[in-house]
Amino acid sequence: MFSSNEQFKQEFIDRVERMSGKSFADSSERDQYQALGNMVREFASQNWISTNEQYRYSGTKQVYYLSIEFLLGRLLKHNLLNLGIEKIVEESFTELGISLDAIEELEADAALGNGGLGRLAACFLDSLASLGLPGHGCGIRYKHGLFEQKIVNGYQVELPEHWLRNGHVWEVRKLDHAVEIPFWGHIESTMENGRLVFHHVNAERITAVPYDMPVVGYKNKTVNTLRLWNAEPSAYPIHKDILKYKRETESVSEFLYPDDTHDEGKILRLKQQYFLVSASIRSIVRSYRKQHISLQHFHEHVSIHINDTHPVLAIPELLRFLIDEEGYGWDEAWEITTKTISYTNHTTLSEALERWPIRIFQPLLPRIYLIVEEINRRFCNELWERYPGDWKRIENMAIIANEEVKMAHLALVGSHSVNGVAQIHTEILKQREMPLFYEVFPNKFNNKTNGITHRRWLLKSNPQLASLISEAISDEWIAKPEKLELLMEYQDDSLFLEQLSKVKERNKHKLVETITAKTGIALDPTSIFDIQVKRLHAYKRQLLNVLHIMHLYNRIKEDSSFSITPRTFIFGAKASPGYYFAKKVIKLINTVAKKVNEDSEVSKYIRVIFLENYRVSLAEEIFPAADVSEQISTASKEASGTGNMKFMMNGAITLGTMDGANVEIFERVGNENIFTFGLSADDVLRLQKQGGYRAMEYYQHDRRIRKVLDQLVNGFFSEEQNEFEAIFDSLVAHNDQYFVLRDFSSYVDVQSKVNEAYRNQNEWWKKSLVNIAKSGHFSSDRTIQQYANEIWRIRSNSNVL
Ligand code: BZD
Repeated sequence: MFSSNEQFKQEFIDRVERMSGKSFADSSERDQYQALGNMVREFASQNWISTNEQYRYSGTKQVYYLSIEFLLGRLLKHNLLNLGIEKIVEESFTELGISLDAIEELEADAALGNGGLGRLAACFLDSLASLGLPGHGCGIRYKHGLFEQKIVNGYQVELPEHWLRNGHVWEVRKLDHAVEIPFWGHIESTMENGRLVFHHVNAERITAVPYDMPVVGYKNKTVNTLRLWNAEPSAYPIHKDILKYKRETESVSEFLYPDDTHDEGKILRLKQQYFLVSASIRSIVRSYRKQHISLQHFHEHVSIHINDTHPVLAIPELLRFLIDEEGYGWDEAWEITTKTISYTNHTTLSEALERWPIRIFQPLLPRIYLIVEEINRRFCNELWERYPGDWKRIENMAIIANEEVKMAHLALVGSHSVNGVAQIHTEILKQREMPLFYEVFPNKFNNKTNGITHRRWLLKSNPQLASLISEAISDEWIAKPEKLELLMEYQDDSLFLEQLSKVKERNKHKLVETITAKTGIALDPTSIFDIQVKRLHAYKRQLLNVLHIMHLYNRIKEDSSFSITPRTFIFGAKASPGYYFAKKVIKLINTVAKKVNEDSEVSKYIRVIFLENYRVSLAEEIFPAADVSEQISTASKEASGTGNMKFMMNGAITLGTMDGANVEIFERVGNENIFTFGLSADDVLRLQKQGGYRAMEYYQHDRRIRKVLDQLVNGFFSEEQNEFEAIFDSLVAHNDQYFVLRDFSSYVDVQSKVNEAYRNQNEWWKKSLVNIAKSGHFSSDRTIQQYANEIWRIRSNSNVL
């Protein structure tokens, strides 16, 4: 059906009419979207079936990537591109007078994630399939994804998101693969044939129904699977209030939890975690069984990866399965389990490490708790052998301590590989955050620097840049992104640099149109587009960015001879609904934006935009239009960052601290092609040990800081005098934990260097080119190949390719 435009058009028109019950002329864009989506999924199904058969019959080792989040965004164009049919569809639509862009807009973003961690999982799925690797995702089919953000009077307001409102064309419900997950109740044990057997009595059962989505590889006939579990009632217990039971059951897959490090202890969250893990392991084992190989060899054929600690109960669940359901002894089950499971850590912030109070854990998951207790007992015994009498150390390393289960400790003990997500992050884990574990398990620790899929973040979202690159160095870079390095040859080609600048200009125009349509604010596409888009967190320091803008405002007002290249500061950020400080920063950005944009003297030079509802589909318009990429976290706090890589790949220059993957970007592009500033991670960690620095002195001695901070509380930017008091206090009264004032001066200096650098256009576009050329290393294909070779030990199935 995709072999010629004519054939496609005929099939498409028929399909629209059959599905909508309307004549094609009367059909709506939504009818057309549904029909196209259906056709594409059906087309992908042929390869989906053959990929599955290949995997099954070849007995090839498979990896399952367990993640509580998959931040997929839209799939239509992505699938068209990967299936190699985008041209035929685009041309046919033009002939039919249909805009593919308009049709794409009808697809809701699948926002089943908060930020970096969830988006990484989505990029990994694309790379696994595109490399022809047997790797599948397992997650939760949240009815409501990440909230929709509205800005009302400068404040963030959250609205529930409803991506499934019009159904989702890419999913297939697989009721016959449903499994039952027990919660609550209690454990009884009996002796059977000289063996202790455990029975889970009076459990409440929830049915997990899988919805499968095809994960299409780039033009290679591989189609892997993303399996998302939906929570549904089981056979109704008669003694219960049925409606209440239904509500409670369905609540398990109702909402994505917002990334909030302060909302510990919610039973529902732990329920979600076990629901995901138990359903996934049951289904993995079921499909393994079809190969008729003994479970003794499980780890030779299956690898299970846990994305952060959220799915860490995979460890006790696999043990439970092997011991209780398959009759394995502890030692053998332990060996199979640890050899199967590997773990990625995404943060060094200790407040973000998951811990569950026993009083919640034990009653909800009684059998799993017993198993975790046994893991802990055995681990503590081993520690005692190694460090006799060192109670303090053993207490610090225990999995259960102070009435809590420490999920990161469970992950470290129960897996064979623990990786950080950038070199500096892995070093901090080894040397500072988990040194005791590093001493005991030095070989488990390894680094896998994050990556992004260049297919979505360059080929799909920036087609003009992609074409320009292909014209110069051929399209080999699509299969081998490291080939982007060939662009280095064009550093002194002024015509090429000119074309590069033109592409950026067109992308900026496009973003301006989107922004103006939404906000009514006119922007200057010739100004420098300086962009910070990411979740709102104190450590990411959007506050430093806005304080600098306030300072620029003051300079322009104070000194009539002060002049800079016009700059447009763009922000996009969602704050966790319960994160008071983060929400105040959003209000501050919007307040400053209003003051700046409405002042004709200032808005000649600078404008400030806060983009509402930052999400994957909007990000795809933003990255191609950026000149400056703000990556200004307090050094040591951002594990990696991945937005930094998306900006770089689209030719923006990083303005950043030596943190996370910025360090590796620096190493690749060299000092001349990045703007760095601020304290190093070592400085921050050392100062932190000494109890911080004296923020008050910076307030007292730097008049630029004093002026800006006073404006936070003297009503200058807000009629409401105490509106920003909490921000003022976080900096001065609470001694600025994130070193904002400490790095302020250095940030102002580097910003003025950016201004200078932009004046020399030829040099600027050269920097931009070097960034694109060096970005191939940050493709998630490289990352995934490293996971495949060094952790999972899986190979691409050459028959599939
Ligand atoms: O993971 C992020 C890190 O902060 C980034 O530095 C890193 O680049 C990415 C990918 O490795 N972490 C998150 O995004 N974390 C969450 O979203 C999250 C979600 C639920 C609970 C806790 C954290």
